[in-house]
Amino acid sequence: ESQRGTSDLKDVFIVSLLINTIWFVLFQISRKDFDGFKKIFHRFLQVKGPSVDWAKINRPPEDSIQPYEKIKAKGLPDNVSASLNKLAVVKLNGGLGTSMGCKGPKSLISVRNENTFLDLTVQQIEHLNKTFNADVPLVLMNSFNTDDDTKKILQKYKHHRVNIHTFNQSRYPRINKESLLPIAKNMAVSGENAEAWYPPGHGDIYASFSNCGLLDKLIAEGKEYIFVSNIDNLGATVDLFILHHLMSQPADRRCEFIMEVTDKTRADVKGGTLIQYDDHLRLLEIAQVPKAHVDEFKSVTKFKIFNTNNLWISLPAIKRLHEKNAMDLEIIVNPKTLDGGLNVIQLETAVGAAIKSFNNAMGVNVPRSRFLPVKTSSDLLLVMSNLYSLDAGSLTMSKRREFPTTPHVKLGSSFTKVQDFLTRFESIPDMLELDHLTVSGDVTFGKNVSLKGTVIIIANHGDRIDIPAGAMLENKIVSGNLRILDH
Ligand SMILES: *[C@@H]1O[C@H](CO)[C@@H](O)[C@H](O)[C@H]1NC(C)=O
Ligand SMILES: *[C@@H]1O[C@H](CO)[C@@H](O)[C@H](O)[C@H]1NC(C)=O
Ligand SMILES: *[C@@H]1O[C@H](CO)[C@@H](O)[C@H](O)[C@H]1NC(C)=O
Ligand SMILES: CC(=O)N[C@H]1CO[C@H](CO)[C@@H](O)[C@@H]1O
Repeated sequence: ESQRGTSDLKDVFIVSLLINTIWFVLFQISRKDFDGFKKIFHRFLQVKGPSVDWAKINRPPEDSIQPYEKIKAKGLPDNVSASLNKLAVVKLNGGLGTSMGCKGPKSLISVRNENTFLDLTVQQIEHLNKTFNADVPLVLMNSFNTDDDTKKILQKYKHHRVNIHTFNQSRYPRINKESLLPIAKNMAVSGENAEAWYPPGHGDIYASFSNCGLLDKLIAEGKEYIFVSNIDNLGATVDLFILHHLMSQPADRRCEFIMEVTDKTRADVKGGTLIQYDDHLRLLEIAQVPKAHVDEFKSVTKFKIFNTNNLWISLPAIKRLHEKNAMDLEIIVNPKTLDGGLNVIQLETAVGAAIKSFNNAMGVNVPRSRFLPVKTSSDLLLVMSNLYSLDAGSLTMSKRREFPTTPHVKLGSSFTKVQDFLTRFESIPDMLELDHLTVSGDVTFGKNVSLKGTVIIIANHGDRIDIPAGAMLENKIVSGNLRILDH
C-alpha cells in the first residue's frame, strides 16, 4: 500500500515541500515544529513497503526481558532518597477525553472520589517526596489541545510542595490523503481549522523535551533518568526496585532504557510487543505488521508480552541520541476521516519505538497491576469500585477480593459518555465477587447493588431495566422490562 513510484514520489516531495515552506513561512509555525514535520514527512515519502522484514524477527534473548521478581530480588537502594533525587516523572498528557465523551484533557476526568488522573498523579509524587524526603519533579508533556486547560487546573497546586514542569509537544499539520498537502488555512486551531492540526504521537517527546530546554535543565539539576507513562495508566507508579536496578548498573554497562512489559491476555492482542531485530530489542506495533502476519502477531503463544508504555529512560542518552539525530522512530501513518468527510493522514511516532537506539536496553516483565489504563467507562467502573482501594494517589487491588484478576466488564453504548455513565449508577455496585458483567441498553442501577459471579443485563430497544436499590444479583441474566417509578 505504501509502495509508490520513485520519480512520481520525488515530484510530489519537491512540490509539496515548496508549498509547505511558503506556507509555513507565511503562517509562522514554530521553526522547530517545521523542521520536525519536514523530517517526518520526508521519511514518510521515502518509505517503501513495510518497515519490518518478517523473516528477520527473532525471539528476544533470555536475559533481555527479565521477570520483575528477579529485579525485585536485588532489593532497594541503600539510600532511597539519593536515588529518587536522580529521577523525574514524566506523564504523557497530550490526549483529550473525547473517546469517553468528555471535552478537554483526558487527565481532568474524575476517576475516583472526585480526584482526576492529574490529582492522583500529584498526590503520588507528593507522597513519594514526603516519605523519602526526596525531590522528584513532575513533568507533563501537554499538547496544544491540553496545555491551556491543564495549566488552569495546575493553579490549585501552586502552594503545594511539588515541583511541576510542563512543555508542549509539537503541532503538525494534517495532510490531505490524495494531494499530501496540508489542509490548514491558517495557524488557528479553531473554527474552520479545528481539525487541521494534530500532536504527532508520544514519540515526539524526545524532540520536544530537548527543544524546550527542560532536558538540559534537568540534567544540570543532577537528574539521570525519567520514568515516562501514560497519564491514564493508574498502575504506573514509581517502582523503587526498578529504580535501584538502573542505579546499580556499572558505568560501562549502563542500562539506558527499560520498557515495562506484561503478559498478554486475549484482551490485549493488539498491543505492541518486543522482538529481537538486527541484534537489538525493537518494539513491534500492529501497524507495522504485514497483513499476512496479523493473526500471528495477535497470537498469545508466539508474542507473549506487550508494552505497557511505562518506560525508564536515561537523560544523558536522550541528549546524545537527539544531538546525533540518531533516533529514527518508525512512522505510524494514521488515516482519519474528518467531520466534513475529508480523508487525511497524520504521521505519528511512538515513544517506545526508540528502544532500539539505546545501549543495554531491556524489558522487565511486570505484574499486571502496573498496567491499569482507563480507556472506557467499563475501565472506569472497575477503578471506581470497591475492587480497589485508594492510598496516597495509588490504587491497589482490595485484599478482600479472592481472585487475583479483575472482572471482565462490558458496558453498552448507553454508558460510553462519562456523564451518561454517572447518571446510570446511583452508587457504584459492590463488585468484589464479580467475574463477568455485560450490560446493554437502557439500564440503571440503584444504590447499594451487589454483583457476583456472571451477571448479564440486557434491555432491548424500547425496554428499560432499573436494578432496584439493595439488589443482589449472583449469576443472573436480567432481560425484558423492569421499571421503578416514583408515585
Ligand atoms: C541519603 O541521600 C540524601 C540525599 O542525597 C542525603 O542528604 C543523605 O545524607 C543520605 N543519607 C545517608 C545515610 O547517606
Ligand atoms: C503551548 O500550547 C498552548 C496552546 O496552544 C499555548 O497557548 C502555549 O503558549 C504553548 N506553550 C508554549 C511554551 O509554547
Ligand atoms: C446493602 O445491601 C446489602 C445486601 O445486598 C445489605 O446487607 C446491606 O445492609 C445494605 N446496606 C445499605 C447501607 O443499605
Ligand atoms: C521537586 C519537589 O516537588 N520536591 C518536593 C518534594 O517534597 C519535599 C518534602 O515535602 C519538598 O521539600 C520538595 O520541595
